[in-house]
Parts: sequence; structure tokens; C-alpha cells
Amino acid sequence: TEPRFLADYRPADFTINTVNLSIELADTSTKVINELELVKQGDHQQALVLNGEHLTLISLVLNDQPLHAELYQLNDTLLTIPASSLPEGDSFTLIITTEINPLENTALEGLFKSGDAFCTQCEAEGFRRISYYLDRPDVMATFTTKVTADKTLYPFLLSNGNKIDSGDLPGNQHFVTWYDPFPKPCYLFALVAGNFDLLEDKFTTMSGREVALEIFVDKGNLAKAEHAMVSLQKSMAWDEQTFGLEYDLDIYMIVAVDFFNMGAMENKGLNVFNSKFVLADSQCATDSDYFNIEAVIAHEYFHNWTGNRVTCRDWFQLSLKEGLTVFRDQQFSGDMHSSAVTRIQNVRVLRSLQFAEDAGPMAHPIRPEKVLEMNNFYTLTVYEKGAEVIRMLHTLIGVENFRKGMDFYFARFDGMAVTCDDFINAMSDASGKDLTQFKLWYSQYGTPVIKVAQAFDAATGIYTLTLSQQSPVTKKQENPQALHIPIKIELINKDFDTNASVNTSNLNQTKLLELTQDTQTWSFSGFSQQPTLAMLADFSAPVKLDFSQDETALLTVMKNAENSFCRWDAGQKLLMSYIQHLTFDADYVISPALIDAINSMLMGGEDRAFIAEQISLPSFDEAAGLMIDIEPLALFDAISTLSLFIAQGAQQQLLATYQACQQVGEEDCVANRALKNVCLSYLSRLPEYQYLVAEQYQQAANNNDITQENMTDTLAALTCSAKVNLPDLSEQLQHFENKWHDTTLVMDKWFAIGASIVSDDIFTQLNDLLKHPQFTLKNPNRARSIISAFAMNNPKYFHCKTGKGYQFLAQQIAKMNEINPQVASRLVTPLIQYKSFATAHQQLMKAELITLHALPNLSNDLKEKLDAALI
Ligand code: HT7
Ligand code: ZN
Repeated sequence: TEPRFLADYRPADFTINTVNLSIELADTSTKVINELELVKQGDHQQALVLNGEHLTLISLVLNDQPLHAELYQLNDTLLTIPASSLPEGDSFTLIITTEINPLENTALEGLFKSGDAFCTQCEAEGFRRISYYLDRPDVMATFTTKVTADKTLYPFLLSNGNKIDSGDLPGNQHFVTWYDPFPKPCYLFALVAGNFDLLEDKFTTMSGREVALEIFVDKGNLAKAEHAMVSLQKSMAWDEQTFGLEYDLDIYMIVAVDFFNMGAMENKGLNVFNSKFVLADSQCATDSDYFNIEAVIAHEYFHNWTGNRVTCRDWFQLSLKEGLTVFRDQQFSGDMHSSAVTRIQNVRVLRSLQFAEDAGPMAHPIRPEKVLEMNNFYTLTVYEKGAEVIRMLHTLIGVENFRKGMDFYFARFDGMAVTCDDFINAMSDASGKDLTQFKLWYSQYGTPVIKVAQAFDAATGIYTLTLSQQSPVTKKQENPQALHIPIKIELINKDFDTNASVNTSNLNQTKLLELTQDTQTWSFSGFSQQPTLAMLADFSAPVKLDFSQDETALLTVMKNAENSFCRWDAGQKLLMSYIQHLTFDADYVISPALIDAINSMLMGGEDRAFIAEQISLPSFDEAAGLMIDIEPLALFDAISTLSLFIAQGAQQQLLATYQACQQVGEEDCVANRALKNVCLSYLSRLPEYQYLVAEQYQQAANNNDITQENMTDTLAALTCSAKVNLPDLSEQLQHFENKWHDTTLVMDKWFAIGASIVSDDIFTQLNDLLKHPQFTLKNPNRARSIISAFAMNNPKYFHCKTGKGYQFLAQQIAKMNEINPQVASRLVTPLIQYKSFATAHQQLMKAELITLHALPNLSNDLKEKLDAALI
């Protein structure tokens, strides 16, 4: 296969007005009859070229006449009907009959089986595995879909839109016909057939229409769908209130399935979800599961407007719908919970994972320009950095203009397939702001570095700030231009010692600076002494800072910044500076001032979820993102040493906080658990407090009063046991397995804990896990529960100097390449980012990449990444 380029985009030669599908479901031979009404676009003699993969063609009928084999060409990916075989005139019908084998479809793209149910995944290019089609998002048609299947095995037959017909057929078969009035690209097509429990509710829209809400789950799981239902209702109300956007069909369906490559899919009127993002009760789901379910339900719901009503012209524009929809779901989560904590958690993901991607071999702009396998571009860059770009726009033009821009966007483009430029132009027209330079965020890649210099003239009271920006200069990007970057700052007029407050009449000054040149200087007057700078309030831009602030300045920001993000970030910088020192010098002496700072955070008046974030150390990946030539084992040891230092120094306050958080009732229980469990993770490093871990496990997982059982606390205790390899661990894991062996999603957690045990025995344990009767690479959640959990959560052994960790990952990827290329390709990320590590590790990682590159059936997905990494 050849790569495709954004620059080569051309409108389609033919469009499709209507699609009439009839799908007769059977495990190994499903029959698909696809009747298309095609329209030639303009006067040309081009062939009709349809995409199709893994299909058996049975027949073609063109304008009611059979089309014989000599009149068309067929290969593994295309069906070509030359102009000479097409009828005269601009419109014609084509009936394509094919057969497919859902049972052997382990790639989980197109039509496949998830357990006993049939389901589909068509984004990005999966519809071509169901029938021959113009599989591109700018070809939009109205679909009528008749689904036929065995009535006992598949009582529910679902597709997009409204049900228009149903009935029984001979041989215990039945059918249902669906009609979706909204023209859509085929990537939004969906079909589900199975035997489910159904949770029903409704929502009355702002204009008074009643919408039926239906959530389909595996039999026995009805009670676990309540949270998803409430989340859906909240999302619908929020989109009406925030953006005036109302749902448009009479029914909204969600189906939860166990076999799914990603989180969920926004098919029109029929979302298909990974069951992990639907099912929850307090016994089996953690607080973060609850949070994520709400966020993913919202994300898919918000796509109904940003993605479905207005879609992408081509896949290079993916961030048009994904960046915008992530921004919308982040705003929603912030409104539903603490906006400060939500923002911190989003920034942690961005800085640990997206920054690494943007510095690695697969780095690309949020609007990529060259793609071999589209599935490789569902990335943190397109999604999370894409959302940051929308957020910057929101910051630059303000909330009201942003809303006006959204209104313009829908007024102009409803029912169309458009580009990122179209979106920015709507925002520019709404606000009157020139966004020409801002558009560079869509075409340049890499994380810009902002250098900060400051000066203060005591005589005039003028404070001067100079900022310079630099995007990475590489062969792919020889001459990056200055970007338009909103930089929110706060100038603090107090020392960290509150008694020494100066100039009380002059409160902190908050400013929004627009950095548009390589270097720019701003002056601020009216200071009696040099203010302390808090940079990047709310993390106003996805950039790295080249700015060293001393301990006193950081403590001042931690204490006195009005912006909560800045208060948190200053603390993280302080912690990070110790991690950096300890990585280079294991004997580095940490300042006792850190313990005072931790104690005052623990005793401070902040909300407990915020304190939990404040005292949590930067993760291995967050720290790695700020370093070069990383010695991973030294970094791991540095984080452990710092953690132990804090545990020892602040033990009394950690214990007091742990106990205080245990006392509280239902109110703020999520925040209390968050803080309590960070305290426990410190205390578990000290032998004298390890009994707390065992006690917490007992309380939360093995309680006589089942209503007291709680998965957040259970998993927190197990994580401590695994990280410190406590003696109780194996008994706890055994108990957990006995208790949960029938609950798939909870067993995923069990496998993940098993893969993250910090023990010299880990490779034996990993092999035992792979041999466990419930382990299968065919279920992506289960595969990730061992493979990703090990590579992402067990840095000490993943990076062990024998190279065994890298080898383990590569061996699993090689197996996965044969089963599910999309999942295999995602697993390879930690290996392709080898260049940030010290040479010895680079060589070991590279050796594994070379082995993978030589695999006999290397998929396009993996090939694209390995080629980029091995250049
Ligand atoms: N738009 C969807 C992206 C997607 C996907 C989802 C599930 C399985 C495979 C997939 N490929 C692409 C999900 C979303 O962003 O909402
Ligand atoms: Zn999305």
C-alpha cells in the first residue's frame, strides 16, 4: 500500500444518494446485499472505484442488468468498474451482493462477533469490510438497513435511525428494518444483533421532544448501566445549556460489548461502547472508572453535532471532530466536577504521553499530511493536543465569541463534510480576530519551548518579561514559524511568608499575553518589589517552559498564586527538581523545606482532591518527558527515593490525613478516597505502616457488610501491595481472583495488578498470567491488561538492563500482529520512543524493533511505525 497525502485531496467522482442494505447474519457466512443510488459528479470518463477488503463478491447488478466479470476488475482492496461499463446518464443503481465471515474477524473492524453478539466498527475504514463502497467521509448518503437473524439467539436487531419495519420469517428467523434520515458517511454506520438486557429511560429536549434512551448490556448487568444512563442525560442537558445543541432523532441507543479496539464509537443513533466505559457499580468499579464512563458517554454524545451533523471532509481533518469533541468533554467534566482537578489530570496526560509522541518518530501535526494506515492517527496529538488548540482559541477569543463561532459553524456547515480551516474561519468571523497565524498550529508539529527572562527596575517599579518561542527544527520541519500562543500569567505581589506581605493595595495581576513573534517583551508598572511570576495559568498553551525558578519563588507561587493550576504546577516543579537531582546523584540531599511544604499542603484549606494532586509525585512518564538521555533505572530509583523521603519526613501528617479521610461519610467521598489513597501509597513504603494496606484491603474487599465494599479502596490497597511487593500480596490476589473470576472487567484489573508487581520474579509471573485460562489476546482489554500494564506501569522491569522487558513486549506484539493489527500497533509506542533513553537502552529497544520489522506478515499499521522509528 502507498501512503496518502493531504495535498492530493480531490472531491469524489461519484456520490451516493441512498443505500439500501440487507444483511442476513450468520457466523461464518453473512450475506450483504447493498443497493446503491449513485450520481456521477460532473462530466468525466472516470471509472467507478469502490473500496472493499476481505469480501467475497457474489454478484453485481447495474441498472437491473447483471454485470459480468469481464466488465469490471477486482483485487484485494478495490472493485473497479470502468466508464465503458457504466450506463449512460448521471444516475444509476448498483446492487452488490457479498459474503463475509464475522467469526474469523479478529481485527474487530467491519462486522465481527463480540462474544455471542454481532457488532460493527466502521471508523475509520471498516465499512469496506462489510461491502464495496466509496469509503471516504465526504460521501454522505441516507441508509435503510434490514437486518435478518435467528430470533432466539438475536432477539435485538439494531441499526442507525428509527425502526420502520419488523417481522417474523420462516426457520425461526426475524428481521428489523431501520431508516436513518440524516445523510451520513459510511464510517457512522452500525449494526448490532444479540440477546441483551435493556435499560430504558427518556429525555425531554429543550424544544419539548421526547427521546427514548436505551442502553443494551450483557444479560445480568442491568444495574451496572444506571450510571451510564444518568451520564447520558447530563450530557444531553449540558449540550443544550452550553451550546444550544439538541438531539435530533427519536431514539438514542448505546450497546456495551466486551470485544472492542478503543473506547467507544459515535455511530448515528447507535453508539457502540467498550463495556469498560458503560458498566459500573461501587463494588466493581473505581472512582476513576465512574469519571471516565461519564466522560466517554459525553464525548460520544457530543459527536452527534461535532462529528455527525458536521463531519470531516477527509481523514486528515480528524482533529476537526476529535479535538473539538475532546475539548467539549473536558469542559463538561470540569463543570460536573472540580474544574481545577479535571484540568490538572488532563495536563498530566498531555505532558506525559502527548509530549513524548510529539518528540518521537511518529510525531505529526494535529492535521497530519501523510498517512499510510489511518488507524495509526487516532493519537494523543490529534485528540489531546487538538483539544488544547481549541482551548487556546477559546482563551484568545473568549467564551462568548467562541459560542458565537460554534453557532456560525453549524449554521454554515450542517449536513456537510468540512475542514479544520472551515472551523477556524467560523471562529474568526464570529470574533473579528485574525486567526491566520493561529492556523499554523494545524500544520506544525512538536512541542514549542518558551524561554522566559525577567528583569526588574527597582527605581521605576517596572517589571519586564521577555518570552521567546522555538518549535523543533528537524528534517521534517526545517523552518518552523512563530506560532500564535496565548500565555496567561500571574504576577504575585507577596512573599511566600504571609507575614511579609508587601503592597497590599496591589493584588496579583493576571494577564493574557499573545506571543506571536520569535521574541517579545512586555513591561508592567507599579511594583514596589520584583513580583513573582506564575507562568501558564490554567496551562494556557501546550508548551514546555525553559524557566528555572528557585525554591523560594516556587514556594511563593504554591502559596500565593490565585490560579489553582499554577499553585499545583509550582509544587510539581519543585518535586521534579528533586527527581532530576536524584537521577544524576543518588546521594543528593533533599531540602527539609520539602517536608514543610508537604505538611502545609496536607493541612492547607484546599479541596481534598486537589491536595491529592498536589502531593502526588510526577509519574515516571511525566518526569521522563522533561529529561534527555534518560537512565530509566536511575529515574525509577530517584522517584522511589523521593517518595520514601516524603513518607519518612511527613509520616505523622500523612497518617493523620489518612485517618481523617476515613472518618467522613458520603459527602465528597471521591475526593476523600483520592487523598486517603495517596497517603496510603506513601505510608506503604514504611514497614511500620504496612499493616494499613492489609487492613484497607480487608475492609474494602472482604467486608461482612457488602455495602461497605469498594473497588477504589480495594485497588489502591492492591496497588500498594504490588508496588512494594508486600508479603500479603499473593493472598490478596488469590482472594480477589476467587471473588471476581466471573466478572470480565474486574478480572482485567486483576491481570493489570499482576503485571505491575515490582518483583525480580516478574517474568515468571508474566508467563503464568499469559497461561491463565482466562487470558486471550483476542480480547483487546484483556491483552492490554497484561501487556500495556507491564510496559506502562512497571518501569523498573520494563527497562531492566538485560532487555527482557523490551523482549517480552516485542514477543506479544508479534503475536498480536497476526490477530489484531490495530491493537498491535498501539502496543509498540513505548518501544518506538527509544531515542529519549540512554544509549544502552536504545540499542536493546532498537534490536526488538528490528526483529519486529522482519515479521513475515507485518501489517501496514506496524510497518508505518517501525519504518518511522528505524529511519
Ligand atoms: N470516533 C471514534 C474513533 C475510532 C474508534 C472507536 C472504536 C474502535 C475503533 C475506532 N477507530 C476510530 C471514537 C471517538 O473518538 O469517539
Ligand atoms: Zn471522538
